[in-house]
Amino acid sequence: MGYNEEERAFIEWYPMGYGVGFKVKRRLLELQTKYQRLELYETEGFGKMLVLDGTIQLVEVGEESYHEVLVHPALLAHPNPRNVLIIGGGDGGTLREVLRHKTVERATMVEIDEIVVEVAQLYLDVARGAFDDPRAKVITGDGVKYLEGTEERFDAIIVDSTDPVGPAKLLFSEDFYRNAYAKLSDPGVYVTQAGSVYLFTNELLDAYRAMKKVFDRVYYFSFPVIGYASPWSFLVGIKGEIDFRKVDLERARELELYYYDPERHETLFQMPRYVRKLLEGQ
Ligand code: AG3
Repeated sequence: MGYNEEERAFIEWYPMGYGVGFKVKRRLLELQTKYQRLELYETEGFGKMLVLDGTIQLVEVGEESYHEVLVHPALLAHPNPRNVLIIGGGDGGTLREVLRHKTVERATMVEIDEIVVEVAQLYLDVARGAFDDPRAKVITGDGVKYLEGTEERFDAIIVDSTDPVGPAKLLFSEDFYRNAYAKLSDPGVYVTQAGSVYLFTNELLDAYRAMKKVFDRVYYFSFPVIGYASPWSFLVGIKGEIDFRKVDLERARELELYYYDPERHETLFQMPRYVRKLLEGQ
């Protein structure tokens, strides 16, 4: 489990004995924060790797395969995203991608664990200045409580959490979705990562069903993410008149993306047939 010093490898074990592993040169950090166990490694081929409670959050080389896909489809489907809320995302990768949109005037990130933000600032080449952007506001706090208490309305709410099992489970509950829906502007878009398609299928189904009770329309999509047991799933909830099957290609062109291909947006909706059948309730 985890780091094997002799093998110089780190393996994350998913359910059913499915593993994702990286060869590592050394462990740089191992500490217990108030909320979780944090490890940082120097990998052989993928830069530094951040691990929380034994689960791989990102490798520097290829993290865009997650952050681009979490952020841009949702923001490019919205006609004019100006005020954006990020829940989680302590490494700053999601904030960085949000701030690439010229329409964005304000991006608030609410991360529960300030140690993750500090470690990211000290060690990781991920935020790339995002934390210092005048449009960014970083708050240390519980995203669930923040959303309950805020008077603000957001054009987009992006949840960049750990897995839908364990401490982040609340972020996948119907109550939380109701709260998010209430705090969205009209039109508004909600997007969350939703776990491994193959290994957390039940969690994906549960989250999808709960979102369907709350949002006007719900979409699912998937993408191969470097470092995770892929394909990885994402869920989108809409308030008002947004068609998530279409994105603004003109705004997309200015972003010069590496992984997500807005000109082939429809390929995001590919799902293994049995998962699609399950999602569609057949
Ligand atoms: N947040 C999603 C992490 C999920 C990974 N799960 C796993 N490895 N079992 C990523 C944080 C990057 N901003």
